[in-house]
Amino acid sequence: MKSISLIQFLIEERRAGRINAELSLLIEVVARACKRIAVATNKGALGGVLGEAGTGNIQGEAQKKLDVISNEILLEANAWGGQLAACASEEMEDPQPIPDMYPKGNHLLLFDPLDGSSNIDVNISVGTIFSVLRCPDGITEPKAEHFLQPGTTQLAAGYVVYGPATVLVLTFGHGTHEFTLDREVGSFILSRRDIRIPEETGEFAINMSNQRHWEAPMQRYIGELLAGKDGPRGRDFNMRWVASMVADVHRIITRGGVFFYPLDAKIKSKGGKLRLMYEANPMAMIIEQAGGAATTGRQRIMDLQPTGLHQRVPVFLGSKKEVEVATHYHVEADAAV
Ligand code: AFP
Repeated sequence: MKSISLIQFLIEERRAGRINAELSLLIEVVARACKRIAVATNKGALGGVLGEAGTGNIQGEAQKKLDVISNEILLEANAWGGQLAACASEEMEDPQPIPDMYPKGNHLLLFDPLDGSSNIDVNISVGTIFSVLRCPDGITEPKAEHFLQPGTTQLAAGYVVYGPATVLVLTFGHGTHEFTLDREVGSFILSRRDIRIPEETGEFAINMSNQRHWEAPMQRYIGELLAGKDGPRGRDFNMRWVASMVADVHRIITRGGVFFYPLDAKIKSKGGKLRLMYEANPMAMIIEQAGGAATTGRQRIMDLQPTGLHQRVPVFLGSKKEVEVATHYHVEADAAV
């Protein structure tokens, strides 16, 4: 079979009228930056990239060296090409403007530069997640409020997993596609077009250590999965939890499954664990475009009107039927109150 590179794929998307030249360049630049992050990640201890950076991010979390390095690589790569009006990163409080010496474009880029950072030092897959929005008309110096657009308005979303292979998963709203990095050649090559997630699954992903803090409908739902063949679901379920959302989502994209980071008593005041703009919205678009579903347990993630750049939300995503069952339990419990 003739291999199709990411560049060829982007040209085809342009010819089909699904993206414009600026968006195509933007994705090329992000992919190139992610190749540099992959190189840094792969060097491990030899590259001096492991361990704490000694700083904290906007969320008050300790930053790893690779969090800071990845953020800088993405900012630097995206500053000068003329495809962006501004960037926003999970690692920075405010949006990053494009320096005055460079031309500005019509797009806004949001990213979580290194997701799953607790896994860096133990050599488990980590990743980058990104989302692309249109800069509102007439705005030349975008502020945080200009990024606060619902997930349904995303022009593109993607993630890169730095695992045994480096893999890019991308959507422009016309299906979800996977590209694998050919390290010798230095190109991302299309490895799966139009990925479909099976609607049903026997595999779930959740951090079970939070069980006692969950809300009643979540306790009920997971309790039924754990009861297996003898319980109301009448079948056994298997569980996986990598603690890198990119890796957990990539497994779901590959063989189906569901992923939950529900609300619990410890994180209720924050609204959830995962960030709407950097994690939940892009992953929701990727999953929906592959035939899956993504909700907060109560409503579709991509319909949420964001209220803050660093807003957190509960996340239920993956195989459609299972997301629907868990969401139904929450909606039903709310209606009964
Ligand atoms: P970071 O943003 O600090 O890298 O955290 C990763 C993450 O947001 C997501 O990738 C995981 O699914 C989740 O945290 C893991 O959370 P637990 O530590 O509670 O298992």
